[in-house]
Amino acid sequence: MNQNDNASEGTNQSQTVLSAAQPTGQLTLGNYLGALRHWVPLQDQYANSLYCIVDLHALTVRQDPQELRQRVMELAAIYLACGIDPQRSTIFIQSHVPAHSELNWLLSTFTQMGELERMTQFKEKAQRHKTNINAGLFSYPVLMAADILLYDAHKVPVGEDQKQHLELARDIATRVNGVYGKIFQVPDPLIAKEAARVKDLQDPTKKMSKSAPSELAKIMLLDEPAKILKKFKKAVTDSEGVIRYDEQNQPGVANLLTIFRACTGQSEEEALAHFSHNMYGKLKVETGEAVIAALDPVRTRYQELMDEPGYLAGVLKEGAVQARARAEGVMGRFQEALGLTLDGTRFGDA
Ligand code: AQP
Repeated sequence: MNQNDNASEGTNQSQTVLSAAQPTGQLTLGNYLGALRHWVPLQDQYANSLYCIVDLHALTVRQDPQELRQRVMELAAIYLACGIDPQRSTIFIQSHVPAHSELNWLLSTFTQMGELERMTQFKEKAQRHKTNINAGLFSYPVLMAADILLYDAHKVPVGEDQKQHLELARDIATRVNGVYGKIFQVPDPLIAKEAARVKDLQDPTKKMSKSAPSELAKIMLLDEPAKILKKFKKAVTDSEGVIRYDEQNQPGVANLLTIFRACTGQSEEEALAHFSHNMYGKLKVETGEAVIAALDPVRTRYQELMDEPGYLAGVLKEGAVQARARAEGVMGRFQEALGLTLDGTRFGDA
């Protein structure tokens, strides 16, 4: 992972790492390679890690309540199956910590419309969800800033698509600190050097997204091996007939090479040497096989965890208690600075 040049003070051993995913559907290989698999080693490298299931973000698209509940539990099981350890990390549901919503409002008063209008993800999603371009979709990055700033997070491991949102979170934090002194920790993104933007298998100029309408476009973490292989065999490439890493002119082949390398650990030179004099068929099949091998333990562990709903609920309940307690510090500081407290307290607070 890339450490941002602007590294915050303190050593890893005193720092907090935080990240999240939306329960908007099963996670994709992109979510896994770009984000989740990096969360696991960070648990050993940082003093505190928090992994959130951001159900409030999911509401920018209309959700069926029963399905949303189910997806939250599935995502919790995915986190654990990928290796997030509830003994070392706080795993919690965003809406179960009401301070996220309160901080979202407070931060929105420190965010300019023009800043939100520049967000490329909003522009892309507004194109996709033409019938429901709600204010929540527009102000999504403010809620994301609240998710991060609420816990004094130093590092935020994300895929490249979230970089612009992270920069906004940094700008908002810096702006507030400029007015009131140090209220927020200014967070640094941690963006993987490899596979930070896994591409759509049918249109490799776009990122792989869980909400892409075509099933062939995305590999889901829980896809059966035969399905994974089929999707890779049907992946869009080009008519050049040469395996080389040229993202501009051969985006499909470059994407397959990236996925192959991320799942096997091979360097670019090794992978190119491995496939030299081969046709695309071998690249597709071997990439599919490498993905199957990488995802196999996740799928097995996931099935075991889904048979233990009581355990999963217990993890999320404990996570919410811990997250609420942690959030109090930052909220208290900010409320006091803004003049929302009377004699250092708020009526009704315990
Ligand atoms: N294609 C990708 N390559 C690398 N990383 C990716 N991430 C997402 N897609 C890719 C990273 O996964 C983490 C969790 O993402 P999210 O659930 O918060 O939502 P998202 O970024 O909006 O991902 P999707 O799959 O595109 O969701 P939908 O379709 O619901 O909008 C983030 O760290 C993200 O960077």
